[in-house]
Amino acid sequence: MRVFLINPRRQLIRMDFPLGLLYLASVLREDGHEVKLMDALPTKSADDVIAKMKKFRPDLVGFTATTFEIERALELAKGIKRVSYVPIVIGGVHASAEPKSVLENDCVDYVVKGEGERTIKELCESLTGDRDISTVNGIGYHEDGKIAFTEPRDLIDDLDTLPFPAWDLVPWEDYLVYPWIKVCGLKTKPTLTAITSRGCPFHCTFCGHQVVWSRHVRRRSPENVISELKYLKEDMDVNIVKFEDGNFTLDREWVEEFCLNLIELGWHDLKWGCNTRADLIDFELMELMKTAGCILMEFGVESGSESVLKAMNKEISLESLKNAFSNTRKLGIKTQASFIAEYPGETYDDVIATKKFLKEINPSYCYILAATPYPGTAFNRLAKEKGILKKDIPYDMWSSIDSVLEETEDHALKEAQRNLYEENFFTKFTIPSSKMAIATKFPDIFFVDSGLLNPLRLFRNLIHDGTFGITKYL
Ligand code: B12
Ligand code: SF4
Repeated sequence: MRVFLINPRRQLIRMDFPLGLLYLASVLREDGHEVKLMDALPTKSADDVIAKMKKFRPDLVGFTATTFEIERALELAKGIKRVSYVPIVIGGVHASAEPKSVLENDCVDYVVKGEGERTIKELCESLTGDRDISTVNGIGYHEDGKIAFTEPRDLIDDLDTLPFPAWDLVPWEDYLVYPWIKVCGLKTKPTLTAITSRGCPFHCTFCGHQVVWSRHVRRRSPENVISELKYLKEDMDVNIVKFEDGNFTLDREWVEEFCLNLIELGWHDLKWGCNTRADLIDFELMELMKTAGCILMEFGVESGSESVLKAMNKEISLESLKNAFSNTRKLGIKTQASFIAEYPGETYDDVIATKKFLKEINPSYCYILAATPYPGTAFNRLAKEKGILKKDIPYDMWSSIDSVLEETEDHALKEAQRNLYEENFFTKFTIPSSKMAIATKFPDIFFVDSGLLNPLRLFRNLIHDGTFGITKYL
């Protein structure tokens, strides 16, 4: 079969590769299918997508989409259906959380819930007539004018059985867009992402991690991850990789083994970053990670107020966060702190505490996002129960830049929240809230690698890392 995979991108300039589609492409190719991937930048119209699709003549079109991207995916799918009968499937975090509402659109033939590798293979078997659709677990489809769902799909237990993402399919020209860097004739290597585990056992109310991956943690072997790194380094010419696992250091023994193996290999030109929780790492582990090439750690700080953290069910103390940041500083590891502002119940004092805490931990970079109750999360259920969701906000606006929650009437609180964004926007390149006029007028700019907005910061990074790549996380 010929499968056309589309990434309905909403940002013009950003290096967020569609890792999910790249995994799907790999498993499909293993089964002998031909795959093409299109990065549908916001500048590409439905006609552009159709033109590309027609050239390829696919037997199946697949879209990925987060909540913020779903409207664009549907708009493109509608365009395709106007000129073709090709079956369309949508997967990814939004379709996994709201499969029914996605399927209610006539342009969508199938939705895939959760991990897609096994499901898309079986869906292809069904489309070629080798399998009955009702035996393909993990999908939703139309049957006799009704929406039907099959049994849930079992999780993939042995992640080592998955092939590496099909990086060779990435349309690089759409990603490495640092126009003025190119103009200056400078070269930069890409920062690619990788995943070493799936699943997170924690219950943070706002997080959509478990929507696709569940709470059951599965982990690739250190050898398997290292051979992917070797492929990225040697075949893709990459020198920085960001591990996007929910908690990279959840299993200490695993991290130790991974780091010791890397150290033994002595790849001094390969650096990496990861996300983790402050309570899952100590000085010794950090030191080992640094020796193994770790240059960036991202921590979900969320708030500087214990009571807000409690409301978010984050189960973390400010003390452990402080320790983690102080340890990284001692070791010279860069840090990124992510914060969530305007969580329901946040008070003026909480915002002031967050402001103070941010100064105290002094991360290298930080971003503050508006609390957004994404579908499938506990926060979503809470927001609906409390009736605090603004009415008729299209999913297009669910970017965590604009707030989708009813605004507080408390002016002092509003002002404090605004100050928190603004102060840190100018010093740390925080993604600002809707209150900053510029953000609402030019939303794309705020998904631009913010390093672009500050050549000096970018220059400093170039000196520090020898690459522009990592700046995608600024
Ligand atoms: C890395 C990451 C980023 C990176 C890069 C994003 C990228 N596209 O690579 C950056 C920092 C840029 C980013 C930005 C944002 N992110 Co983000 N991000 C992630 C993270 C941590 C990992 C994504 C990833 O690489 N997954 C690995 C791949 C393999 O998984 P996958 O894409 O889900 O694909 C699998 C299945 O979903 C399925 N599948 C996917 N597509 C398809 C298509 C078909 C046809 C089929 C059959 C199956 C299928 O099969 C795949 C393989 O099993 C996730 C959390 C998570 N654990 O998923 C959040 C997450 C996706 N991000 C989230 C959000 C909210 C955002 C932002 C809006 C705000 C923010 N937090 O900064 C922006 C805008 C993103 C956007 N494009 O819309 C939310 C999305 C919630 C939602 N319902 O939309 C998540 C779930 C985190 C959370 N807090 O809940 N993000
Ligand atoms: S925020 Fe992090 S720790 Fe909390 S559930 Fe999500 S991935 Fe797990």
